[in-house]
Amino acid sequence: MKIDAITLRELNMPLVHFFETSFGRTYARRVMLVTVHSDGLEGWGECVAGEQPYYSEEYIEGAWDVIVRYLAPALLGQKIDSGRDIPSLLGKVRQHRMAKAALENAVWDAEAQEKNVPLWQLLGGSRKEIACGVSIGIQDSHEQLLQKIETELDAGYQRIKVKVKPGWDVDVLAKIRQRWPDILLSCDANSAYTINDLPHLQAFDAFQLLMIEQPLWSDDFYFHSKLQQRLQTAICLDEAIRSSRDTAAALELGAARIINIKAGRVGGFSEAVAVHDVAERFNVPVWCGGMLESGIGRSHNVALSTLSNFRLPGDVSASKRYWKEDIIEPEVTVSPQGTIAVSDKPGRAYEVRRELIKELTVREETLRA
Ligand code: OSB
Ligand code: MG
Repeated sequence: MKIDAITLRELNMPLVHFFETSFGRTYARRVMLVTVHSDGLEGWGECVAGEQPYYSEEYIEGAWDVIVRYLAPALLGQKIDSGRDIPSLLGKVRQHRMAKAALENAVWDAEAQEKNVPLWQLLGGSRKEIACGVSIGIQDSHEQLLQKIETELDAGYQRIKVKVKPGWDVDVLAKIRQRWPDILLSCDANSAYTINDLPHLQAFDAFQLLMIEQPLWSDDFYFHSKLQQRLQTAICLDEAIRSSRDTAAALELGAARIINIKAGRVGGFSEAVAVHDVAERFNVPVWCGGMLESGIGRSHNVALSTLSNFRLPGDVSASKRYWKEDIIEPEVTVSPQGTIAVSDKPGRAYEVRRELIKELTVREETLRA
């Protein structure tokens, strides 16, 4: 496959409902899409960088810039066999994993079309359906949160994850558990606590949580391992895991018992599969995280979730929870049993809605060899 051109697009997509984490509230996504043009094929990828550098240091303006100046020029005109060839071509640029992932995943997307196989199969997956959970943000009131949880449980979702931060944690979890003693429940702090909060975090043990996600600093394993020794609840790392090497280090240290995988956070599908494989060797389950993706990233998350060690319900949920209209056809839908059926169609199996993408695009740039 020769990489002939790369198109970048920014879409403005308002969320159906705002999404609030410990680092802030989002009302609309500035969705960045990458199209890799190769031998008449179009591979699509989504850059999951945030509007601000709060979840990680990456943000959409920076990702756009580094792709235009450094990453796209390293790929344009290159002849490659596979998405697997991309990390080494981009290796000179340090970090910028979400920007790299958008490009690499677009190449995998094209490769699956070229080889006429489902993307999930190309990635090494085997599951025919994936288990879905939901991530529910911080709300204006406890009542609003309980209402949302009820809606999602009624829809069939298998696991509820709520965002927590100091002041929105123990009381909230207690109310949820009181109302639903037996549901699979976890929480995600997005690094809102420090090791000085140990006694406070120990109070979370009363709620039989499936996990507490990224309680401490986004770059830390050491204090998470200290914390894990003193908690009954399993720690899951999200932000802190940027590579398979991080995964090995964190698991050897005992810093987590569960790993959240986001292809964007680790630099693309190749590294995501490597993280998956390391965790599997440690007999540590993984699940697929989400970054409020449009249909492109969402369909890629579905494909990744078919690998064998994705043993826990992920944050991959229905398009309609986020978007009035998604940019793929069909949309991602979830069954009343809380599963997404995996298609046997070649490629990503969800068509791109070009007209809608055109309508939503606020910025576009094409780079050629
Ligand atoms: O920590 O998993 C996270 C969204 C944006 C940034 C970070 C996170 C999230 C989510 C949403 O939890 C998951 C989803 O896409 O539904
Ligand atoms: Mg998280």
